[in-house]
Amino acid sequence: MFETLEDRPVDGILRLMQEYRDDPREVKIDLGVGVYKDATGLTPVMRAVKAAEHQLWETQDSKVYTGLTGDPAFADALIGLVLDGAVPREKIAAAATPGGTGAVRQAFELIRLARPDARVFVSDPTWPNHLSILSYLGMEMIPYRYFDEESRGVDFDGMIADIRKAKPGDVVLLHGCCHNPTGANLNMTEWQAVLDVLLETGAVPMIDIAYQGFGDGLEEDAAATRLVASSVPECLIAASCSKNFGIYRERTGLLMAISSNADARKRNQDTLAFLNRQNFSFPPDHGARLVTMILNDDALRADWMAELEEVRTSMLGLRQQLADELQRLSGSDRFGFLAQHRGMFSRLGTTPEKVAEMRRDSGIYMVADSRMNIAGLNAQTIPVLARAIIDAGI
Ligand code: PLP
Ligand code: TYF
Repeated sequence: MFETLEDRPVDGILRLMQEYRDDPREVKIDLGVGVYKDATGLTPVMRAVKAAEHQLWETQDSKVYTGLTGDPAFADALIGLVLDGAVPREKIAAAATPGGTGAVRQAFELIRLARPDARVFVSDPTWPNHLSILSYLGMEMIPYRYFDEESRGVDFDGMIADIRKAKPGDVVLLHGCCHNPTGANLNMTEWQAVLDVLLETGAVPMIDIAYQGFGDGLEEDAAATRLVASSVPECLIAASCSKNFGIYRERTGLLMAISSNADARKRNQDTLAFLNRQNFSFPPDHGARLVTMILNDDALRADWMAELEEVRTSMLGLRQQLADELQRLSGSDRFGFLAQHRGMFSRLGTTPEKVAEMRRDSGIYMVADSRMNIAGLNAQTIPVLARAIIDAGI
């Protein structure tokens, strides 16, 4: 029967990972998949995660099922981290999911169940998995302008004009911080204007927050999510712990549904449980439990925050060094945007041909849309990348 299956395009980011591994050259630079790497190229297990795992190994006496929406203590802890009391807890339905991707998937399914004809407004560009999952679910998506190719910042006027076209029953998908793939973000004044449009149109915001703590700091990175979630009647938030806890493979995420009243919250909570049951029953627990232990223990939390802050500032340092080196080589400020961008990624803003040229000539692997993982750089490779960018005539 399976001969009827069609060929499926592989995810370009994951294909790039394999191509990098297969490249026999000694000097090569991996700026592909979005995982944090330290100066030696390793993605370490964070200290607080190790400590919590150790404690868990010693104290956990059962691995019996949790609940369909996971352990409520995890929901409480992550809601605290993301929203910090900005929204009353009794208005929030929540379900643990396999990673942030699982939260995104369940959010789309919740929207489709509620409104089969909902249109989802997505930034152009956005994380390719948003588009792929929406398309798989047969949901309509409407791109809104986001990246200004000239300044490499946000095309704010274009964005506002486009999301104004949303109607009640539509959803506007926003990146809470550290936009993937561009690295270009709204400031708080601009977020306020986006919120005004959401209130005017009656469209429901859905916020994907996968990099809290990677941009301007844990609180700063959540500020926009808190502003929006506390000001609209309904809002979906898909949060991932993959990056900020470094627990990628543990598949740890949470979907939050801010509901307009207690009845709606109950329906949302029951529907989230229903959706989890249809798709996988119980969500993974190991990563969620570690996150809960870390967030609820003063010492573990402080150590996690300190290490996350090192990760964040090291990426900021790399950004600045790259921007400085490019300024030196080009004699111009046209790469200053690299220091303004936030999070793991920056979109260089060049053609797939030039991306291929840098890969062929200098062993530099970035995604074809010219997205670079800044954490893939170090003091030795920054000059190599800067030289390649100038030699490619970018
Ligand atoms: N959303 C965005 C924008 C992402 O970049 C990612 C990937 O890191 C995710 C969600 C979810 O990742 P994960 O499923 O690994 O938690
Ligand atoms: O954009 C990235 O690189 C990360 C990791 O199917 C990722 O978000 C990439 C592809 C994918 C899932 C996660």
